[in-house]
Amino acid sequence: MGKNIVEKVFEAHRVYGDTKAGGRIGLKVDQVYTQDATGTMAWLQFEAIGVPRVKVPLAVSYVDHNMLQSDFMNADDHAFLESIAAKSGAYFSRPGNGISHQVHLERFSAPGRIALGTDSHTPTGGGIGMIAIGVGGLDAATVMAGATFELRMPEVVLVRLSGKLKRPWVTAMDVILELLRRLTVKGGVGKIMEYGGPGVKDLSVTERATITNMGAELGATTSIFPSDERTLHYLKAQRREKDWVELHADEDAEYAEIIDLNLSDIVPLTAQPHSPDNVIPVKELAGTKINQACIGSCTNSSYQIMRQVASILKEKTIAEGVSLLVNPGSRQVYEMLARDGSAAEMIAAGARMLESSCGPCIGMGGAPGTGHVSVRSYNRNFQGRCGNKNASVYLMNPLLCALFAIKGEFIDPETTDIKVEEFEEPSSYRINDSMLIPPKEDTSKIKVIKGPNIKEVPVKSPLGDSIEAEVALKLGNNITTDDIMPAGSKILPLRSNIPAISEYVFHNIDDTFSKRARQLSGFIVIGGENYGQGSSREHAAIAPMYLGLQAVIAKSFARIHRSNLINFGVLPLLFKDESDYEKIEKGDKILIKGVKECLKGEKPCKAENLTKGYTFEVVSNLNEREAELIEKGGLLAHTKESQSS
Ligand code: MIC
Ligand code: SF4
Repeated sequence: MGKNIVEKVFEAHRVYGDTKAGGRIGLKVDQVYTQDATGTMAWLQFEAIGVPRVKVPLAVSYVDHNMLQSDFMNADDHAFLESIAAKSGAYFSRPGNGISHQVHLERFSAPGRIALGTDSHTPTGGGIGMIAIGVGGLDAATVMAGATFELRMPEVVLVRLSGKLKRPWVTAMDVILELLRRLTVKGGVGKIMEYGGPGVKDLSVTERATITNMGAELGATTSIFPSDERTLHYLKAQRREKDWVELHADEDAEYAEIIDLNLSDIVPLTAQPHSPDNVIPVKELAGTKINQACIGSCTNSSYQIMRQVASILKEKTIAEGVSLLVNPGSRQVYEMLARDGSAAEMIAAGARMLESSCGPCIGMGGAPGTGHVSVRSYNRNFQGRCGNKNASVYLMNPLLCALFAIKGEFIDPETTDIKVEEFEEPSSYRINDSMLIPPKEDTSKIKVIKGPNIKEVPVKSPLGDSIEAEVALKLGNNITTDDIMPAGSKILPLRSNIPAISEYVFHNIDDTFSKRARQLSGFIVIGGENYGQGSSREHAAIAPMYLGLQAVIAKSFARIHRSNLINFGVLPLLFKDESDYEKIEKGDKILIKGVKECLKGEKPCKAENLTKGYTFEVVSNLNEREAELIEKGGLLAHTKESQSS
């Protein structure tokens, strides 16, 4: 029987298990990378494990999120990350070098390899034919310390592309928005999206990377494209052709599902507030005024697309009342745009050029005003993520953002006579790795620097045999990790200090939550479907755990958040009968006896609603390894224990 691309890569990296969907598979990882907002925890955890030097072939510590330095905290974190990378044998990508995913794509990603990153958009590397998976910091830390990476084998779905994009106003962004429209933010949960079909060759590596980047919004474990002539072209242009291998699915490869997508049918789309799957054709909103446009991020920052943006803005001025912010994803692209004059065109049109970092995408500056409409070429528009709950964020391709910035409102792009230039894919990029500090051989004199805001990672006490706790919050479907642990310029600098950041748990949903939680002796949270979707931030597990979270009972969980809960000793439980979700209310006291029994996979265990006087069943679906982690109080406690024995 033929093999698909995922099976080929997994089999070449398999340590144990097999590629049968649902089973456990252990994989040898080639590359691990971290970013600063999740990286301080990851590196503190790596340090706590006690292995002196990373054991993976390549580790990179990026700084891209926490870039506003309004006090000492972010700068202290950068210094910590620089020093611990030097001490531990990792590359350090200095602030200003760009957003992890884009820089990694340019300088390190390679077809056929496996990478982990402490960020949900790590699958950007799938554009080059790499299996790139987003994980929590602790998973990354243990793998850097030599552990095998374990995954519940996802189903592999083929997205079969045919036709060609109707350029210029339809871009790769519209491909993924179309998939989000069809499949929703939970359509990819438990799945890997493998792209194939004759339409693949119409897409460059950077366009493919836009699609795999936003596969995270489908909830997919990762997404991957074949490695072909276009991949070779890109790698040659990055002077890395030695990293190229060809990678295709066999003709008779099998898939759990096949989705057909004709690129020629795709129209310019937008995701309306407040979810990336709330997608409609952009022309339906013609006439809607805008206040802000943001172009860039890790999703849409290729050199080609940025040049096209510049060609739209050329000799124009953005409309009155509109602010245009541009954050190119990497220094490579930024430098090339500066040298060829594109950046000058943007500035002349009125763009506010930001540094090469996440910026407004995560509310690190650039928050829109009250009631404002912001159009962004980014990947997430969860309510409040931009830094203002009372603003409306629409996601769309960068060319439309530039067009609407000039017009001051949404228009049907078919009706404009503004021209977009088409550019050939560059045959050589400007290579300047001077801001990537390579690993050091002699680390004996390097001192790890820790500012006063960097605190130890808390560890949970091992699990008892019963849980009696109050339901502190009952939530609906698709709760994001931004809902659980908000970001933004005020809260993000506290990522290295769990006691301080825990003040803000569920803050945008209930600003009294942290205070209430502290007064309870342990609590439970009730969730609907796809609980914990979105970002990989393990703070959404650690901080609630620190406040006393014992278990989350939900209809289903997003993959990374479920792993993060387990890694920090919190039980992710499922309602055996989903209708029990309706009966339970905030304030109810729940008793789960014989919890350890409940750790055994699909075996349900009884929970009692002491307040309402009825019983219901919950199930953990934990595998043996996960059950062991919960019992020990989490992965850190477990790893330390297995090292000392
Ligand atoms: C995001 O896009 O939500 C983030 C901010 O990059 C997160 C990581 C974080 O919260 O630090 C992600 O995607 O995992
Ligand atoms: Fe940064 Fe936004 Fe990309 Fe997350 S999605 S890595 S915040 S640019």
